[in-house]
Amino acid sequence: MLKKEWPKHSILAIAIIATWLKTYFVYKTSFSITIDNALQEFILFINPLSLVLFVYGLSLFFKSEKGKNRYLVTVMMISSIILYANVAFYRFFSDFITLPVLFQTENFGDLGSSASESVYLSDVVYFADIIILLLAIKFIRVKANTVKAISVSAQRKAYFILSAAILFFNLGLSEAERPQLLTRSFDREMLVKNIGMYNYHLYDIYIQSKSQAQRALADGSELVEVNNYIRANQADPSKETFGAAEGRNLIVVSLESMQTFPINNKVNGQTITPFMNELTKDKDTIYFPNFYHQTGLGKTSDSEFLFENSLYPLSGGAVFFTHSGNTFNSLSERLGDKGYHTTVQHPNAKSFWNRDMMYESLKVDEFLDVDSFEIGEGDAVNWGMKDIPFMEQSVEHMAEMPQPFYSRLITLTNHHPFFLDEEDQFIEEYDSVSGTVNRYFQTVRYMDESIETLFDELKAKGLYENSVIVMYGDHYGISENHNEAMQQFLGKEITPYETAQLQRVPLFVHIPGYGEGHVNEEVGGQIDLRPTVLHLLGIKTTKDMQFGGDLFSEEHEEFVIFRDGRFITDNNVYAGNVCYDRATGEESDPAECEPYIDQAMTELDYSESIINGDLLRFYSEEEGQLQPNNQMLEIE
Ligand code: GP9
Ligand code: MN
Repeated sequence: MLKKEWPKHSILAIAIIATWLKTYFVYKTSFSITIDNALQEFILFINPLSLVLFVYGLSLFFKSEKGKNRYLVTVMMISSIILYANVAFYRFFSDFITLPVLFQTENFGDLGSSASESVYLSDVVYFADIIILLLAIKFIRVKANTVKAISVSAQRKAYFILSAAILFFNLGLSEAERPQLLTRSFDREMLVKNIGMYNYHLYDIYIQSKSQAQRALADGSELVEVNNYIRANQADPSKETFGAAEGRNLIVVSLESMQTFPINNKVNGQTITPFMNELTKDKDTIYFPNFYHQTGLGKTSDSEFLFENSLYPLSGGAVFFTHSGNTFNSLSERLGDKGYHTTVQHPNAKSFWNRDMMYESLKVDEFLDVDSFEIGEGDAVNWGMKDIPFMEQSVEHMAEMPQPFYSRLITLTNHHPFFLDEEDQFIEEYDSVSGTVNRYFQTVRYMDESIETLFDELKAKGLYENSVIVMYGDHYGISENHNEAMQQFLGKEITPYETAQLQRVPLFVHIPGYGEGHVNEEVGGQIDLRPTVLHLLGIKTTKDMQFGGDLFSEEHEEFVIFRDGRFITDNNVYAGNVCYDRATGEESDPAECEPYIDQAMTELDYSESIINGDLLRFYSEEEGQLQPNNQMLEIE
């Protein structure tokens, strides 16, 4: 026993410091968390502190020393187990634990066995703080309580104010480093990096229980009304295009941040998209210049969600994160049922946007993530692998796939902040107040080259003739923060009308040998992609719960609803609560937009209720029936 008496709260202080430093040590040694700058390192360092201070600090409410110590050992044990479980999980899955994986064991059948294989004897170091605490309890004698009850409570108050202050300091730094971290919640690594492992789990529990509660309260009868709406607005496929690409491989390219305005346009007198410009006039391509993205906070992942499901993404948060355990009737699942091998290729960490989890629910057979690509010297820039080598390697992957296959390629180079190596800059920068806009043209040009590479490689590998290639912009690249530069480039004022029109992204449907290519002026959006593509492949969608319509159908309704309630019709653009004439941008009679305002809200609400209630689990699209009571839904 040590003779000396230690200050009263020594054991608590030791416990806090031990867990804090251990957690940081584990971050650095057991996970590969990318750190780009000193601020990120600092955030990582302090992020375990706020919750540890709070939870361990609750021991201050225990009267006896014994009770205090027991409590500390227990909570330290729990935090160590949480941290260690993540370490073991990470060894196998290179990802952090999220609640749904604990419940989706059927998707991760080998979870139990693989997790136990990732456990080693030397792992006791992950419990080092407990050993330190136990030693401290055994050998340290703390001073008896001498302060008055009243100042004890004042001290406690000060302590918890301090822990709250640290939490807000941490959140403030994270927000500066990653705007909208919590609302967009794009990546588990990002969350752990910023708010810390322990806070991340609390946040995860909050998100998951919120959606579980809504799910538990839902029942299939809610679908009756939604179904009536969908059937009343459904468009039958056009006879000419239905099955025009039947039996072919489907290659889909998500064009990162690609907007329509650079197409058939010039910067500094130089063509920005020579290859795509050719496609707009190509005999085998149908090009849609009046096509809009409909994404929300989930950006790329929202566009994927729209494409696969023809449902709207959520108004708050990324549906890829919040509802990855839902039942969907995705395009992948449908094609899988028709004998397609379904894949997504994207050279980024698989947990980004929670893709690894969501793709299980979307029934994607194979996700070729960053580990499936060889990223050699000079092959990466900005967010990761450059699009040109990506295209080359993704075609090599396709050459290995059983046919027919569906492969969706998600590009990356044309992403904010639009950095490029000098050798990849094929045109000059633009000259405006915005570096972002200036560089954007160069990365768009690079993307254009990468698409040409894709076409060349497909031809070289003999995959071209028997495929259909669908390419669309995922969302805007230039936000409203750059209006001044955009005003200069476009030579006109950026009104709410122009902002809405700038949400146009290109859509190309390229069918080798088709011969009837044209520019199709139809107003449409990403919600329409699923039916359009399935119909081209000769697959009916008559009983599907989808909000979009076949863009080739004579019955397709020109009505594109943005996630925030703005909308576009044949005649109007409704933005900033003003009804504009679509052709001229002049204000028009509000009565022209009036009927659509409610319809837009209704449609968004219906879609949201499907997602929040996980309603598709009650629906069989083969039968057009509600499960399990087989109540027929009215199908026209
Ligand atoms: C990340 C890529 C980009 O994998 O899809 O995501 P974004 O920031 O565009 O949503
Ligand atoms: Mn994107």
